[in-house]
Amino acid sequence: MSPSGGCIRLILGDQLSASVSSLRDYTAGDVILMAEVDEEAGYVAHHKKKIAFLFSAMRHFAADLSGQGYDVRYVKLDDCGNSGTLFGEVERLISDTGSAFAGLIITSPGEWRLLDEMRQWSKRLDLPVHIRPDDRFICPLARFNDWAEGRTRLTMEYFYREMRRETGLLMGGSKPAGGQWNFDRENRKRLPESMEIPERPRHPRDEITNDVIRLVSERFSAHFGDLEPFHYGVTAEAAGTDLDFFLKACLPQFGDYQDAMARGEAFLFHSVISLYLNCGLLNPMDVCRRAEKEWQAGRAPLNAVEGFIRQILGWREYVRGLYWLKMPDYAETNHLEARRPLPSFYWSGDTQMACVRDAVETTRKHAYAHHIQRLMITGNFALLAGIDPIAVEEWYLAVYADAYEWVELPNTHGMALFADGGMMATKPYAASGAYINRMSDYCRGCRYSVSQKNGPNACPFNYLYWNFLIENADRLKGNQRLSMPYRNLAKMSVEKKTAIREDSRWFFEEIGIA
Ligand code: FAD
Ligand code: DLZ
Ligand code: SF4
Repeated sequence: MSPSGGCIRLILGDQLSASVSSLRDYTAGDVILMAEVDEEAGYVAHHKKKIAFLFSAMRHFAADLSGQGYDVRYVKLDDCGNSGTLFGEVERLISDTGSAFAGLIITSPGEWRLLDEMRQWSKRLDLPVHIRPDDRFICPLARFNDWAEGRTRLTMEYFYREMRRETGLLMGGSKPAGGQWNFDRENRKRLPESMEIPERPRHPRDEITNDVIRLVSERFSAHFGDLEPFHYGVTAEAAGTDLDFFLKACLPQFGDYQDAMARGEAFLFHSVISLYLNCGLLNPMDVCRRAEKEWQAGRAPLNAVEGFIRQILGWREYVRGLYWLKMPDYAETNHLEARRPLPSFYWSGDTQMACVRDAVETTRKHAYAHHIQRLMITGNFALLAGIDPIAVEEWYLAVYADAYEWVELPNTHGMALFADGGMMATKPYAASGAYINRMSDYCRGCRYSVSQKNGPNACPFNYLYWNFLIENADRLKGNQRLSMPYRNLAKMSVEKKTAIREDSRWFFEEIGIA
C-alpha cells in the first residue's frame, strides 16, 4: 500500500463503474477502499444470490482496478479484523497506514440511510469528506427537481417526454419517432402457447466466484433464496454479453409480451439487466442508445424499442428522482393504513395460489421476477390484503438482486401499494383474478377457480379485490379513476357484500394474517 497524504476513495458495492465520480482525478498516493461488511450484507436479509453476485462483482472490479495500477485495499467479509461496517473500515485504513490522509472521497450512495450516516463522517473522522453526485444516471437530480417544482402531480409520462426531447432518443427533430410518444397499448399481448422462449446465457464461474459462493453458503445459510445454480455475469464484459443477447434474441418481442406471464418462465423476453445497471456494470444511456440502434437498423420494431427505452429513460430515472426528492418522509406514509403482517408464503412459497407460488419460486431461484409478477402478483396481493408497507418493502429489498432502496421503495411504496396516496400512480394497481387469467396461464393449474367469485374454491384475488374497495372506501371513493368499480359496488346486494367480507375474513385467518 502507498504512503498516505493522498485521499481515500471509498467505492460501494453498487458503484462498480470505471466512470464513477469518486474515481475521477485519482492520483498517486490515493487509496481506493472497497469492503464487504456485515452491516451492508445484513441490514435486510438479502437473497443469497444477491450477496454472491455483488461480492463477486466487487472482487472482480477491485482486481481489475489493481491490474490497471490503482492502489486498492479490498477487505473481504471474513478477513481478520473486518470491523463489519463501512465507517469502521475507513477508520481501520487510517489507523493501519499510520499517517494522515487529506480527505475521503465518496460517490453519493443509493440509499438515504447511508447518505444520512455519511454526512456525519467528517466530524467523526476529523477528516474532510467529499460526497460527489452520482452522475451515472441520465437525469441529474437538480434537473429532476426543476421538473417537479410547482407540479401538483408528478406524472411519469410527462417527465419521460422531456427526457426524450433532451436526449434526442427516438426523436425525429421535435417529434417522437413514429408520431407517438408511447406504444403501451400495443404491449399487452398474452403469450401464445407455441411461443419459444430464448435460453439465457450462462456465464462460467471462475475461482473468485467459487470462493464467494463458499463464503455465502457458510455465512448466509439462513437467508432466503437458492445460491445454486449461479450463472449471472459478474463483470462489465459479462453484463455486456447479456445485453447483446437481449438486443438480438429478446428485444424484437419485448414490447408485445412485456406484460405477459407464464408458469415456470422466469425471464420471457425481459432484459434481465437491472442487476447490472444498478451496480454499475452497465450504463443506462449506453443501453438506451444500443436499443435505439436496433430500431434504426430495422432489427426491432418501434413498439418494442420505445417500450424498453421508456423503462430506463422514463421509469428508472423517474423513480430515482422521486426517491431523492421525497425522502426521508416518503417511506413513512401509509395512506391506506395497511397493517396486516406479511404472510409466511412470501418466504416459503407455500400457498395454493398458483400465480403467487410461481412468482415466489422464481424469486427464490433467481433473485429475480419480472415487472408484472412484482406488480400484479406479489404487489397486487399485498395491496389487496392490506399488508403493512414496511414489511412488504423489506421483502422486496431483500429478495431481488437488483434491489436498492432508491429504486425498490418508490416501486413498492408508490406503484404497488399506493402507500404514498397517489404521488406515483393515479389509482391503485388493484386487480382481480380476471386480469391475471388474461395475462397468464397460471389459472389453469390452480386449485382455485378464477371464474368463481365467492366460496372456498373461488380465486382469492376475486373477493379480496372487492374487499379492498370496501375497506378503503373512505380513502378511495373520491378517486375519479375508480368511479366505475365504486358504482358497481354500490349496485351490489347486501348479501353479496357480506359474502365478500366473510370470505376475506376466513381467508386472512387461514393464511394467519387476520
Ligand atoms: P426489463 O423489463 O427488461 O426492463 C428494462 C429495464 O428498465 C430494467 O432493467 C430496469 O432497469 C428498468 N425498469 C423497468 N421498470 C422499472 C421500474 N418500474 N422502475 C425502475 N426501473 C425500471 N427494479 C429494480 O431495478 N430494483 C428494484 O428493487 C425493483 N423493485 C420493484 C418492486 C416492485 C413492487 C415493482 C412493481 C417493481 C420493481 N422494480 C425494481 C422495477 C422492475 O420490476 C424491474 O426493474 C425489472 O423487473 C427488472 O427486470 P429486467 O431487467 O428484466 O427489466
Ligand atoms: C447490497 C450490498 C451488500 C449485500 N453488501 C455490500 C458490502 O458488503 N459492501 C458494500 O460496499 N456494499 C454492499 N452492498 C451495496 C450497498 O448496500 C449499497 O451501496 C447501499 O445500499 C447504497 O446504495
Ligand atoms: Fe392466481 Fe386466482 Fe388464477 Fe389461482 S385462480 S392462479 S389464485 S389468479
